[in-house]
Amino acid sequence: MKAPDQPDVTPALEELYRGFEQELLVPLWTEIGDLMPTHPRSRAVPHLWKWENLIKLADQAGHIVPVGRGGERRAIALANPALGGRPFATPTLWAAIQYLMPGENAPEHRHSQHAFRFVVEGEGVWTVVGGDPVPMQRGDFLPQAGWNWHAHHNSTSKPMAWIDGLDIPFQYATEAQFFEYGRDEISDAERITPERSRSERLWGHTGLRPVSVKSTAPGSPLLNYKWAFTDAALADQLALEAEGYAGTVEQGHAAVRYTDPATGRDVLPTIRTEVHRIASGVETTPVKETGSSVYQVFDGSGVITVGDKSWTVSRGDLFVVPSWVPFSAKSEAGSGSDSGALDLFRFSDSPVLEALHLHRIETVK
Ligand code: 1HN
Repeated sequence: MKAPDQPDVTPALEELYRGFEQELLVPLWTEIGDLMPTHPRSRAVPHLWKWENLIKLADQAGHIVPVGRGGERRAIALANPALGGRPFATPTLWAAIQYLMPGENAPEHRHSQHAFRFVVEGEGVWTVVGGDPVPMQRGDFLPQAGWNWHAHHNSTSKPMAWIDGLDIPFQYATEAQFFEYGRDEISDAERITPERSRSERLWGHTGLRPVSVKSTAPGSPLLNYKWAFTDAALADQLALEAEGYAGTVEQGHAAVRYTDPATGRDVLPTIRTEVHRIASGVETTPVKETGSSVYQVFDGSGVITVGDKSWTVSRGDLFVVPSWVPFSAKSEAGSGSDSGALDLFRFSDSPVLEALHLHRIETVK
């Protein structure tokens, strides 16, 4: 768009602009609308990925592409259609389906990128973090703060899938990434699947921190947040609401945030993770927020509206909410055996925006 007080195009003006180009200079007056919009205009677009399509392709990959040193993980990333084909779900967040065949090992490594796993179906894989084997089951949330050694192993006779969230695009943009290979094989002692990891035995007791243990590394020392606790917390919020007490976000909308038991803060320095339960028939108030989110439907079905897009969603489906685009969810009892509630797992870059005082949130009237 041409600014109002611009000079006519003359040979002198053209020469000036050629001079800018040759010296690699760009005047602000031609760019200001794009550089300083009146509110965020995300490059990313709202988009939905259906779980049934992802799992089918992941299984195909499981039969054709081995997992091992070099490629490291059979992780298949969501590529936002407006981000140039890069494996970026949003400008800051990576989201992928990871698939491990029976008996397979994903080799040990570590990276500066902060990560987590969330399990929407299946069980039997465990992830070894710093020598601590952590079993994974449906509904479990496993944070994996940057620079911790980790490997995965599937000890069962069935393939298993989960989602990985990482701050890869954020660290890519800030050029702060480090990566290192670990051992090719984990030890026999790490191949046993305990019912609970050492981290859960130390840190997994509500409101109780071990006196002798310091937690100085960034990110949560608790390596698995089991679904039973999440589910009970959400059920209690809705039950309390029904009894006339406060605790929900809004009528029929319960939510919990995963926090670091040592600090009460977000589990990862760059990624916020939450589970929202929307009671049957309830529609949430549309909200717009700076920063971006990725959601996965954990259970139930409903209709999601993000900006001018609207989708019917069910278990496992993933979608993105770009910065400052209004989001709302409506729970609709599906044909399955679910309770009618819609459970949504959400991750976002909110800790980064909050730390930099860039976080804004508004309800949309
Ligand atoms: C990674 O290490 C995992 O450990 C998952 O499961 C996804 C994407 C890019 C780079 C490293 C994992 C990843 C990753």
